[in-house]
Amino acid sequence: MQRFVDDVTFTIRSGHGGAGSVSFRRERYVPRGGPDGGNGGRGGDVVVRVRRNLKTLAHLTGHTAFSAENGRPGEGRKRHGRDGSAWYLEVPPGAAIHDAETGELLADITEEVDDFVLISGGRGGKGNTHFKSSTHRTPRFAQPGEPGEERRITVELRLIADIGFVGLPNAGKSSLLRVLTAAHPKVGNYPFTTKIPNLGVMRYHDHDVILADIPGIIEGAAEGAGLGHRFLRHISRTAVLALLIDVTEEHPDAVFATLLHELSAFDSELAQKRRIVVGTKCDLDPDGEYLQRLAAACGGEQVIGVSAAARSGLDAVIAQFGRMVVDLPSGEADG
Ligand SMILES: Nc1nc2c(ncn2[C@@H]2O[C@H](COP(=O)(O)OP(=O)(O)OP(=O)(O)O)[C@@H](O)[C@H]2O)c(=O)[nH]1
Ligand SMILES: [Mg+2]
Repeated sequence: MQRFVDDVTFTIRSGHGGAGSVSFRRERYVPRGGPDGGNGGRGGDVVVRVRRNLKTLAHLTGHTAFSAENGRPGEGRKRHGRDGSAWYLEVPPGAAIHDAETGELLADITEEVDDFVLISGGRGGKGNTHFKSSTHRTPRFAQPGEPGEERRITVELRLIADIGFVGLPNAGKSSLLRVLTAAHPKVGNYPFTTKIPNLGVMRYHDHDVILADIPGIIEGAAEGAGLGHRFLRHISRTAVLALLIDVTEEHPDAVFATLLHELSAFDSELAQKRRIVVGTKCDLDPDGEYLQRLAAACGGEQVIGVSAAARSGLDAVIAQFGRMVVDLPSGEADG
C-alpha cells in the first residue's frame, strides 16, 4: 500500500529544575538561626506513551511547542519545591520520532511499549541548608535549578486504512468520506473525480477509524482499465472493504458482480476480506425499495443504506464500521 504519511514537527521542552532556596531560620529568641532553605523540585520529563487506540497525529497538530512543567523553587523551613509534572507525548504504534534538525532517529515505535523518557527535566538546585558545614555555618547561596532540554522533533506516522471504499465511478465514495470524516475530497457528477486516494478519520467512541476513498473501479480495472487498478493496492492491507453501490443502479447484481470480479482478478485475497455493502444515495429511495432490491442482488451480504446528501443513516454506518474494525477486529462472530 502506498504510504500515507502523516507528520508533525514541534518543539518539546522538559522542565527546568526549581532553584534551591536561601533562607534562615527565624524564631523568637533565636536571633541568628541556621540555614533552612529547601531544594528545588525536578523539572518534568517529556515522556513517550504509546496508545493503541490512536491512529493519527491529529492531537499533535496546530501547536508549535509542548512543555513539561518546571520544578518549583525550594522554600524556607527546608521545604522542597514540588517536582514538575511530565508532559506525555502520546503516539500510536507505528510512529517514528526524529530530531527535526539532524534527522536522527530518536525512537521507532513499532509496538506497544512501556512509557519512556525522551528528554529529562533539569535537576532541582540544592537549598542553602545543603551547604552548611562546620566551617560554613551560614551559607548565603543556593544552587540554581538545572535548565531543562529543548528539542525540535518530527513525529511521523504511516497510516494504514482500516476500511477501503470500493465502488464504480460516481457511486458516492468521496461524498460518504466527507460526511463521515473531516476530509474534503472533491465530489463531482462525473466519473473519476477522485484521482488519488483520500484518507479520512472517523471517530468511533474514543477510537480513530481510518477510511480510504479510492478512485472508482470499472470493469477491466484489474487489467488496467480506468484508474482503479493502480489503486486497488491501496486497499490491500485494509481490514475491511466497504462496497459502495448506488441504490438507484438499474442492475445492482451486475454491479456487485463486477466489483467482486475486479477485486478477485486483482488479488484473490481482496475478495476474501471482510466486507459490507453500502447502498448509497438512499435519499433517492424514500420507500426503501431500491435498497431491498440491492440486498436481494447481493445474496447473503450485510447491506446497509445511507445518504450522504441527506445525511441519513450515518449513525448506523458509523456503528457498523466501528463494530467491524474496533469491536471485532479479527471478525469473530461477525456477520
Ligand atoms: N442524491 C444523492 N447524490 C449523491 C449522494 N452522494 C453522492 N451523490 C452525487 O453522486 C455524484 C458522485 O459523487 P462522488 O462522491 O464524487 O462519487 P465517487 O464515488 O467518489 O466518484 P469517483 O471519484 O468519480 O469514483 C455527485 O454528483 C454527488 O453529488 C447522495 O447521498 N445522494
Ligand atoms: Mg471520488
